[in-house]
Amino acid sequence: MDSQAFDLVIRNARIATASDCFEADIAVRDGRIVQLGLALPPGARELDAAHRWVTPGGVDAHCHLDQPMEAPVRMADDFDSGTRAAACGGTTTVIPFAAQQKGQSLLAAVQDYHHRAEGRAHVDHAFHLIVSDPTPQVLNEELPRLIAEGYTSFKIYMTYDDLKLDDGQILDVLEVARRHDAMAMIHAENADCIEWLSKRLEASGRTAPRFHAHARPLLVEREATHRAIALSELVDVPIMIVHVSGREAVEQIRWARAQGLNVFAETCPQYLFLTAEDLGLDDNYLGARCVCSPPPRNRANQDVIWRGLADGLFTIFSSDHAPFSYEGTQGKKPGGEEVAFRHIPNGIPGIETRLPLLYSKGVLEGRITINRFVELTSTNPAKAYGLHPRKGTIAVGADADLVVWDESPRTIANTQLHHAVDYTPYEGMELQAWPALTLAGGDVVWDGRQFHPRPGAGRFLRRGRPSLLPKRSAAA
Ligand code: DUC
Ligand code: ZN
Ligand code: ZN
Repeated sequence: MDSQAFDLVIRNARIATASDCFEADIAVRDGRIVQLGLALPPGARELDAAHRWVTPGGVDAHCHLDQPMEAPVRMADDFDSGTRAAACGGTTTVIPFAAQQKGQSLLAAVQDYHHRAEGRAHVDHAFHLIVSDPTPQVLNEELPRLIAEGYTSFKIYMTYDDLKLDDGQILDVLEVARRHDAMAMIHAENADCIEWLSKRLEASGRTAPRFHAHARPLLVEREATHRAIALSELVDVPIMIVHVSGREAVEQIRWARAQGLNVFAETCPQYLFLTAEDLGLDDNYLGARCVCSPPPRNRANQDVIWRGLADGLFTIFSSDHAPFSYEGTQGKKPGGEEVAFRHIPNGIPGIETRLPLLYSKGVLEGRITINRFVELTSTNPAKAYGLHPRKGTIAVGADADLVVWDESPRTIANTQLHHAVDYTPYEGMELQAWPALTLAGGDVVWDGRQFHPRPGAGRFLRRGRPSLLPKRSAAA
């Protein structure tokens, strides 16, 4: 093979996949990995990984970018700044949400979302759907058509007035997921309990950000998780319960999986590194920065989430990046006002810090293996959402989406991050690692110091069917 055969060779890589660790050179041509081997012939470009760990680019399967919001609220990150931040933190594929508004056709929501992404994304991306209005037209025509066109997952909400579905509607949507082999993601919190508690808190003047956690105690998540499991059992379809936060929900999922039900679960950094105290110990409004749903819990609960990551309970670790700035009029202070907790836009930024946090605190502090890190952050999200093996692994034929890790101390500071949000909830945290290099489709997008923009080079990915489970036989 002549030297022109490879566009790039990465030498001396200490490769980790979800199953293996091995040393090899990685040869790249036309954006894909074409050879793994020892002492490969030279490429047009050469990079030396210097025996540092190399992992597949992260797949962030749950993030929100430029999702339409009710005025004056607006997400701080669009596909430009959001995918820039993703790349600088080692994530090379993102799956945000094309959200249907009630009364809107799903097709229109998808079309609008393509306009928002077009020409802006620096890394590859796909869209989940959010189904908020499952009309017969949506159930019988739009959803099946969109699934066939590569939008093979959708999220359904059990809370939020503008998004929530009742149990009958959830069953209808799950039936479509079963019939067309799509993955249903479920936001599991009991809307009526939240409403009942919120009204009482508000009536007694308890409106500060910290009361957000009081309105959403563990049982609110536990009950909805139990119900989601029962509904999926009734329809006999796998589900993904997203952003699982609490011990009680974890117990429900553990029980379901022990019964052999195909219940998968995702968790996020905020449930490992934040607690309800981050919403404020007094009535200070600064706690609004950490208002997300479900809310962060307590320290003991963080251990429960770590255990679930280590022992296989969780399938996916995503960011749930939902970017709202603290200052200004469009974010945590809508119209510039400090508002009662239930009107604070829900969500925190985390698309850039997701991988470095889990690598530092999980792998380097001995809580999970590097293989499990890869599985949770890249391989499983790629499998769950129909992107594997093109994404989620280091193998011949896969896209050359790679992260070379630099294991040296670093302090998280928002001034060093690349999102458009004016804070990070992890300000001041000490890490032991950060990507030294991120490659997307064989292009260096982050070199450890600088971002290398490639707006519009991030491709839209039409996805296949989920591959976490064996295919159902025709008889089933
Ligand atoms: N909760 C959600 O359900 N989505 C976005 C962010 C959040 O906090
Ligand atoms: Zn959610
Ligand atoms: Zn979310």
